[in-house]
Amino acid sequence: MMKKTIQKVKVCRICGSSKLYPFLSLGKMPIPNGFIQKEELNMAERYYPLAVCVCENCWLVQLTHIVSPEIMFRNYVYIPSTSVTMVDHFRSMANAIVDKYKLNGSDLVVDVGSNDGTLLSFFKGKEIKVLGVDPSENLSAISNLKGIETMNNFFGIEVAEKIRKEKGKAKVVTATNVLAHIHDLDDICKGVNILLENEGLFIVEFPYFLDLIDKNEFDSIYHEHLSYFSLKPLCYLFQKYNLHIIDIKKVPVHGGSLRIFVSNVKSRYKPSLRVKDFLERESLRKLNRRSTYNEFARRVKAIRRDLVSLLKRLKLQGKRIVGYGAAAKGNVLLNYCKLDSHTIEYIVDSIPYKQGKFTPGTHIPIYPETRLENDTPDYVLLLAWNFADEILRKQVKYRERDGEFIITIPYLRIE
Ligand code: DWN
Repeated sequence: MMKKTIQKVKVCRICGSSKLYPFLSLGKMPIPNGFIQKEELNMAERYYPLAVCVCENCWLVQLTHIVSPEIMFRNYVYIPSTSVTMVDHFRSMANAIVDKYKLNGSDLVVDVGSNDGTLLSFFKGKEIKVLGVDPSENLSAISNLKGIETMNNFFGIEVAEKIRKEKGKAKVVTATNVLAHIHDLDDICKGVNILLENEGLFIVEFPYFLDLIDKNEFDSIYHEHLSYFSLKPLCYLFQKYNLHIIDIKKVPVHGGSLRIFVSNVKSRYKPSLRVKDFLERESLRKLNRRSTYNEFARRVKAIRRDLVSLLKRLKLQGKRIVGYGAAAKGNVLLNYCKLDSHTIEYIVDSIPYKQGKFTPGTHIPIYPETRLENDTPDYVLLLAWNFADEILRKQVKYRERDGEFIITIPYLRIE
């Protein structure tokens, strides 16, 4: 466990190389889910450096500094079940895994970073044995209350041994939007090897770095995401533990993600041709060149310049602008572009925990979405762009009153 609240990354977490090339800094800012109460507005907030580098040995993109996971994850506000998109996504993920690997009632599925138990609830609905592991006290309590047994802890060797002793080995271990949050990936792989059956599957889903740079999703760079995965560095990691990627599925969530299926090299599973195709696509994208990263950094600075000048112009015209979705990524955008309540009057958000609070660093008030039923600001800056379809469907009435959305990803537009 990290003793200090922040530590500088000196070597690559996958290959140990010290050849780390820094290519983009978003400045110093508070942690992206560090929402504050009204009475805390005049209190000092902790600011941490937010910058990325790439390892020039295994080509893992990673943050230059790590903020203690105790600060970020013990009390957590990311709850996927608040979005129809994510509930549908997890339902179809569970159904696909059960069908593809013929899971049955004697199989155990363990979800690492199980959050509020949404994914596991769909396995449990098919009479499959489930167990969640999550460090956040608030989410583990919710999950247990829902009847999804959840261990309140960080997954690793110790927890894996405890589960194997008490529950036996797992047929499937899932990890969605969590591997990127973990510094000690060796501990995770060792834990998976302890827990997984010989013919078991480790199924990992994460935002894909190729989507991040191709769609300029720079606001997905934040303190919770320590790594930004492409396949090459992950292959390097897994081969250290006799694991290999046997299949890959591209999924649209969170701006474009990969779902990879990993098994022990001694299992009956052999890598599908899709693995080779994806690796070839990555080498064509020249992820092993500094120029690729410098180009991305240049585009990010251009997006900030264009967005800030658009908002300035609209404000000079006397227009009113609010935000939609108090997302972690939204807080990165707001802090990077230095947008506070003088530009963004307020933000609406569906998560009760966030309503009534203020955004970290920029101190913009957060209200329930219903505020847009009685108020018609000229523009809404869509901060949760990964839910654009769901949100624009929800806000037909606002748009019928001539309200317009400003969307920044994959390119700046008004619709
Ligand atoms: O990795 C992570 C990603 C997967 O999710 C976590 N570390 C943190 C989290 O990032 P985020 O906060 O950017 O997540 P969301 O779920 O993309 O944030 C969406 C925000 O938008 C939420 O606060 C809920 C809100 N929302 C809303 O107000 N109305 C969402 C929908 C769908 C809506 O209709």
